[in-house]
Amino acid sequence: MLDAFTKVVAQADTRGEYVSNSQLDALSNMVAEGNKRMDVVNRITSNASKIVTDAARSLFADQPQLIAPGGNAYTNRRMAACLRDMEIILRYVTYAIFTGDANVLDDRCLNGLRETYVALGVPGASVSEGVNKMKDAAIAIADDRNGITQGDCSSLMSELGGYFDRAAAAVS
Ligand code: PEB
Repeated sequence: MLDAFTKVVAQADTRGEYVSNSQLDALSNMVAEGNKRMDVVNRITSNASKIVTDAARSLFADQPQLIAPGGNAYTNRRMAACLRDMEIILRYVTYAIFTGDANVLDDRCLNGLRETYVALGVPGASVSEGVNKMKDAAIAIADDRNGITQGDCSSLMSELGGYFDRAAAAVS
């Protein structure tokens, strides 16, 4: 599992070089801005069940065939599996924004997920739509200006959005 720091070390090591100044600058900026990152993790984590259930409700409202008899999320067992999958994906996105690197999300969650869904008959495009809905909700919560020190969070929010996009693209 790589984070932003070990990724830089791994890359430098394969070239047999020291960590470069530009890499140091980027990591130094990440440390300086670290509290924002922790706040994002904290806000998403403490609102996780709302993010998941709201996204699922909205997905099933848009695509009612999923929960109609014969639909992939029909029966409580499959509904539970669906909510659980969305929660797993959200959890790995929080790990990625925490470590500042997509490696943990890729290796432990997304790798092989499309193939798993194809084998199970789970509609990947619908999962992808659910992930997009979680993205919008998570960004709204993470970027909420109320009750927090004001600052520029634009690059952090686009990094966060990128992890959701990565998950959505991996299954669609
Ligand atoms: C991935 N999902 C399912 C299974 C697995 C995963 C491995 C099969 C085993 C099981 O049922 O538990 N597991 C999941 C994941 C990781 C992992 C992400 C990452 C580490 O280990 N069905 C829908 C919706 C969608 C959905 C579109 C948004 O109609 C999901 C939710 N996933 C869904 C469903 C099943 C499933 C399994 C319904 C059960 C399918 C079935 O048994 O027929």
